[in-house]
Amino acid sequence: MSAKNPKVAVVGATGAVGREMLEVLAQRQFPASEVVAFASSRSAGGTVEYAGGELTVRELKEDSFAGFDLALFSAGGATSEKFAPLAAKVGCVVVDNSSAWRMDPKCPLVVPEVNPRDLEWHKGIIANPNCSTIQMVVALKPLHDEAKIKRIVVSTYQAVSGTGQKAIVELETQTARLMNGQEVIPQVYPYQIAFNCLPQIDVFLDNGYTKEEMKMVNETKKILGDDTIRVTATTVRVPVFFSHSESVNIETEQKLTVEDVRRILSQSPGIVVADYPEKKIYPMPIDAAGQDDVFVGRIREDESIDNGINLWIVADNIRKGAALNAVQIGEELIRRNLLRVPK
Ligand code: NAP
Ligand code: 3JN
Repeated sequence: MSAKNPKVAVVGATGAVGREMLEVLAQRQFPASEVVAFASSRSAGGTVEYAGGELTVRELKEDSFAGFDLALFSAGGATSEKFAPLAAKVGCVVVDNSSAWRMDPKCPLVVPEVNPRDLEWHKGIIANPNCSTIQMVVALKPLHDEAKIKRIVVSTYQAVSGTGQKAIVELETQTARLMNGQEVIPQVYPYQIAFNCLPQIDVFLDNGYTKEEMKMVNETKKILGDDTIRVTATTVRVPVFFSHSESVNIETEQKLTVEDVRRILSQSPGIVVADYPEKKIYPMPIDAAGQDDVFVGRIREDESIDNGINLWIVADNIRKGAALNAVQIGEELIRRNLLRVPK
């Protein structure tokens, strides 16, 4: 092992995000000296696919991280809270997919296309933002740099894969049953998700917003490094398997035309502009699924205000929204020679 060829732990390797992490590591030929899969005792001893072969899953334990350089976590907040500090303590840098560390002022919250320099002040734990936040800030950062965004109004259309493997099965099962005239009993969501939309993602908070909505508000400000941006969000679960879609309205200090936005975004990393209304070309979740880029279309001036733009932003929530972003952070740490826990 070395900082250039790290020994990598994938924690939560049997889950929807963990499996995708293994796929992304292999596809991008991440320069790992070794990759080890961890999960709970429930799946220890089983196998997961990696690079055309299989890895035997190990049970995550308190002393699991000795000798590792990098750990990619996607096993939920409770696991991250307990195990990420243990990893960092023995010199293993953590990239954590849960919300456990995102708003901790000691932990950078990073999207490599947006704020890679925040990696410079990491102390061992780096947080990966929420999937809905990631795709939005990738698209908005270049516009913020050009024209300073004052306000963001976002509504999301989120795929069930954001809830994990069990929700994918729930949508499949409910769809098949309803098509056969059978009753459905919701198990993962409070209501039927097939042929329906649920304006609730995660729990409701005292202010009437859901936790997912407030994640978008708070994480966006931290990543863009600007507390003055006003953000409001409505997050909705829709019966789509993969890729989140977002209708985003921004108000900027300087005027941006539609042509400006198309030009700026098409020159920005990680973004594909798919905006040819005359040909009925716009981003859709079925096209974004399995892709790495953030797709932007339906770019229009908001004619109800002076400096407003409407955008439609779509990305694969499990890839750019979680696994890919985490692996890109790992790559960026290696590139910047930051894959070590500072003393
Ligand atoms: P999932 O399909 O349910 O997978 C959960 C994974 O965590 C499984 O590998 C599970 O292992 C493992 N796990 C659970 N408890 C554990 C424990 N005590 N010790 C070790 N491993 C444990 O969920 P998912 O969709 O992959 O999501 C996992 C987490 O990633 C979420 O809870 C969330 O924090 C984060 N996430 C983030 C985003 C984002 O927006 N960036 C999106 C989706 C998910 P077993 O097989 O042993 O149960
Ligand atoms: O619902 C979605 O589309 C994204 C879900 C993300 C998620 C699910 C369970 C727990 C998170 C997250 O990453 O914010 C968490 C968490 O709080 O860690």
